Amino acid sequence: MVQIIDGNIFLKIVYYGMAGCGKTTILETLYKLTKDGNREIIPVSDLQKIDRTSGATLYFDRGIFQSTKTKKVYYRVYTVAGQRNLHSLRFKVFNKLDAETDSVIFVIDSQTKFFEDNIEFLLELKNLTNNRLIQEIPLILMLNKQDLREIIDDKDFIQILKQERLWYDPGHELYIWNPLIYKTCALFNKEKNIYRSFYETARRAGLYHLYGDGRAPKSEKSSKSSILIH
Ligand SMILES: Nc1nc2c(ncn2[C@@H]2O[C@H](COP(=O)(O)OP(=O)(O)OP(=O)(O)O)[C@@H](O)[C@H]2O)c(=O)[nH]1
Ligand SMILES: [Mg+2]
Repeated sequence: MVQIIDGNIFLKIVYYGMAGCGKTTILETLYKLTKDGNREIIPVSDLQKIDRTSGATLYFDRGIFQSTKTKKVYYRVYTVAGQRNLHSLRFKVFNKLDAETDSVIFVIDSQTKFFEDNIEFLLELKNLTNNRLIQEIPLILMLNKQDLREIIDDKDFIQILKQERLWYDPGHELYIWNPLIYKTCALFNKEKNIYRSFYETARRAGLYHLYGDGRAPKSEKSSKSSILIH
């Protein structure tokens, strides 16, 4: 839930997804891409990581970023720990640390062998948010690890979104808020769509807050507006 502290707006964004899908790598790459200060979002502190020696996240990673256009807008960005048994930690990171989450990026490990595992995590996220995804919490998807072979097609995942009522047909008032699906690679030297996917998630967080009072705004005009955040 958006927090306003000393006139500054804090929005919370979470990367969610199964173990090893690339959440920590994505946040590290986002940090490296933005730290030279040439984009509309910059990091304002070092990344904080709580992990095992294996590199798997033990609790969470966190970075704080700032909009350079509207300097009073900050993003608290978290990744959750994807190990199956860490469910209650994910719940805590999502709902309790700092504030409730304003916008979520669901990261998919695109390797076909993980198709079912990704769905399991999507359902977990849906439960965790009490079916508030899209209606109150913007949802963006990353099909990560596009550099590998034997990967899931985005159409297959859209089918799952439809089944789970996370995808609206044309004509529905939430149609314009259907999740965007980015094909990504998180490895820094082959990086693809890491900044763009984050930017859109941050933009939607701002729109829901400013035009929808915490819900998906009704008009299409507001979805296209760019006057506020960046
Ligand atoms: N080939 C390839 N490997 C990736 C990509 N993104 C991440 N990886 C690798 O996948 C492994 C797991 O990445 P992490 O970023 O630790 O995954 P995570 O989602 O944070 O995992 P947990 O913290 O356990 O939930 C690492 O070896 C990464 O280098 C990608 O886009 N392509
Ligand atoms: Mg991690």
